Amino acid sequence: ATHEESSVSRFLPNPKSLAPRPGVDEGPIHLVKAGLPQQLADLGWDVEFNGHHQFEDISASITSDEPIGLLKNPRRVSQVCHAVAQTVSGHAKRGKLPLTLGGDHSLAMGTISGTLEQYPDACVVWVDAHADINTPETTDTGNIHGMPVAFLLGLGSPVPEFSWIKPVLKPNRIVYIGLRDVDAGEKRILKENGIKAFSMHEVDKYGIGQVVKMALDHVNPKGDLPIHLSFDVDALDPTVAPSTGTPVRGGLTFREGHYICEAIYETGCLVALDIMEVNPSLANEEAVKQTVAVGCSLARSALGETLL
Ligand code: B3U
Ligand code: MN
Ligand code: MN
Repeated sequence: ATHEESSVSRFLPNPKSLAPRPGVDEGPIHLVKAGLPQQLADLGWDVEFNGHHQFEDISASITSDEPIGLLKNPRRVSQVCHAVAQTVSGHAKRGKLPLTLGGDHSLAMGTISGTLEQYPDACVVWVDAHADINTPETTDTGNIHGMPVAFLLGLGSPVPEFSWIKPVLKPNRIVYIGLRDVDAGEKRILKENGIKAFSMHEVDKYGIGQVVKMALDHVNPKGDLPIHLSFDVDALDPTVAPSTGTPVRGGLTFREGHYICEAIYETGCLVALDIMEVNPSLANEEAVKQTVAVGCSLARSALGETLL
């Protein structure tokens, strides 16, 4: 579909206990209140807003959620992500481009599962300070937001609670940009599976233009595959996006982050977008404002806002 014909569906999860720190659930609604729906409408999108999902029904149905091994809140995370997957795939089936505002990055288990259901040959560009590829065996923290990529690839021993996730993502169909805080076990997993990753070292060495080109050449060599962009705002430097759960210094500049979004829009292959980990509870008001504004402008760049 052309840009004007397409529609944006907005899906706003509120996975209250997905993150060990409170507040990330409030992130999405801040982007809406800041005017993102209208901003996207101004770009020519037919915006359909699905509301601020609170998942009260799921929360209410889970009376106890003891850890499974080290995994924290496993039932709640799994069920919320499953609901997200069904919503995203439903929108994708109707030819909509689902934009998911998060929220904990574990939600990408849902968004990417939803995308792959409609577009089995889709590739993933994962922009993040972290690889989020720990398995239940390698995790130190038990935080499921450090594991979504492993679940999507089917790595690690199966956890029955997550058996709804079809491990259909192939290691050569995901590429990382922005990494700088990767656990030893994760480095091993990346190597063993031949997963391409461009850390901040490569961004410094080659420049963002070349890195995005190499990343897309790897994951989408003929330029004909659908692209799911999963953007964790902690990929940006904390001076640019301070209000996030696990900031790591030495990140992408404002322009580097936006360049990635613009370049992916230019491919014409974008079918789904996540803007994740905006967490307004973690910083002062000015820092929240700044981070929310950056989240909105990343979304606009990925959805066709041009500088000229
Ligand atoms: N790799 C660590 C840290 C982490 C990953 N993602 C975030 N933090 N946001 C972990 O917990 O697995
Ligand atoms: Mn992440
Ligand atoms: Mn991260």
